[in-house]
Amino acid sequence: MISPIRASFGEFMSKYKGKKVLIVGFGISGVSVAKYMAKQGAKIFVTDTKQKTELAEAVNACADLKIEYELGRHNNKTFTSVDLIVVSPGVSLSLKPFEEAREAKIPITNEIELAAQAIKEPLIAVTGTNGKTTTTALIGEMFKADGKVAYVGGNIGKPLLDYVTEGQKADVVVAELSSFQLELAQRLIPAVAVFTNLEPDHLDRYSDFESYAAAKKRLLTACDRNSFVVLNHDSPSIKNFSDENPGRLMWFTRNDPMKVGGEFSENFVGSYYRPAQKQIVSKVTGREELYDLSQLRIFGDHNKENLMAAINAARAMGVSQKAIQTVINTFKGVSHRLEFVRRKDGVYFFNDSKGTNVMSVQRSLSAFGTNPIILIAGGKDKNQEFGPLVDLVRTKCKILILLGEAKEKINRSIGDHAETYLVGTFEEAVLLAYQKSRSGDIVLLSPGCASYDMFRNYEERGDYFKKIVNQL
Ligand code: UMA
Repeated sequence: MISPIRASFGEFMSKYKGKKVLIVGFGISGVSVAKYMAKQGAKIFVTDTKQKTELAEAVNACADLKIEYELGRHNNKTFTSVDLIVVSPGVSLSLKPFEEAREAKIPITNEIELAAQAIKEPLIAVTGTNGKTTTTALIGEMFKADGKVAYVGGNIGKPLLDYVTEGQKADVVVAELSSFQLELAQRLIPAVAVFTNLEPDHLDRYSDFESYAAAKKRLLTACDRNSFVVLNHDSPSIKNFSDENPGRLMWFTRNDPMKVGGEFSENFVGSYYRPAQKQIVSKVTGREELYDLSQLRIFGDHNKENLMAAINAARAMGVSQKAIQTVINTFKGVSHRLEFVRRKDGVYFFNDSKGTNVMSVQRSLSAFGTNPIILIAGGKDKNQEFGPLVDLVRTKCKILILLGEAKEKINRSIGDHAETYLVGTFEEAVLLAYQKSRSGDIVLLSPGCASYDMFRNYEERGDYFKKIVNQL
């Protein structure tokens, strides 16, 4: 335990004491930074394009801290009159004020970097386009089932820096990291880096797929030779990461690696899926281990991938085989990810609000068998192409209900391949889906878009969906 004398000494020694720190964006990440910097004795400034009334929750959470606010705008001058800038993940680094800050040589960092510098425990970092949240949660559960304390945070919705500020003590920190959070990664060295897959996303923020991939790749560059690097052999862009792998490589694949041949088969380290036996075969420890999936509650092939990635990470870090099998048998999935809501009049309702890109909708549609699907999609477009959904919509969807800013664009791409309705409100979408459904149908909310045109975030969207469905 840290004594008060030691703590005040620590504060005195803090490199941020008395420094002017500007926090850009005052969402949950910004609040976490403010609390951390207050403990460090920094002078805190916050700028956010929202007005104070819209930021009430954040402002109230920091009511007892001394903060100078600049709200409703970002003033260029503010960015050049501080010692350090800490930027929130949702704020693009291409904003003009950052340009001026860079010219003025003001250091720019983010919450994840601050946390990475302070965290002493092994860090398991999970990134990729889809499957991050489930994989992160699975790894955390595996440690817990093994009697260890795991802090699970990052993009999953719990700031990593809170772990430091709150003085928590875990055996391991498991972090879901988005491309936004990795853009400024410099001193983060993961014990394990997991890459689930890589497909186009966030093209409203990045100029092209390569820039998005480059941000993700910063996690690979951050690894050292002791880091375990877990790669998806079935994801072409991720597979290529192995050429530059600086650490100890581990694969996961849905195909039998022995059929690939060559060095890959001979030296296979990692896990693969045997569908006929409902098994995952894992060769992480030098010997073959079998995991039985007959009681697995999360469905879809993509979840086998998430599971294999988690097994590799957990086993590399010494989690017991027994604990992993317990999690396989009991894990119910994460909220807003193909989450079963209820069965009403024989119709199954699923909340997949976290399905915020096209590939994620593809995975979700593929996870279902032959039951006709009524798909509710749309929201804020991220400059994506919806064309890749055509085949699945044609073969699996009975009805498409489209909403939000992107509804016309989606309709132009896939509207001809199922009976399609464009609606004005979210309630209308859910009620129409119910009205059009028959026993045996699946009503699936899998928007393929961000939620910000109608909701604060995907959680609020998913919770609202569940509320309406539960009231039917
Ligand atoms: N803002 C500005 N100027 C701008 C843009 C935004 O001031 O130019 C302000 C907004 O007005 C708002 C604040 O920034 O008040 C929001 O900050 P934020 O968008 O960084 O959101 P946080 O609440 O801090 O949450 C962030 C992550 N959000 C994003 O990456 C968009 C959360 O991931 C994450 O859980 C949280 O930090 C803790 O780490 C969410 C997300 O949508 C779930 N992530 C994306 C995804 O999964 O696809 C990457």
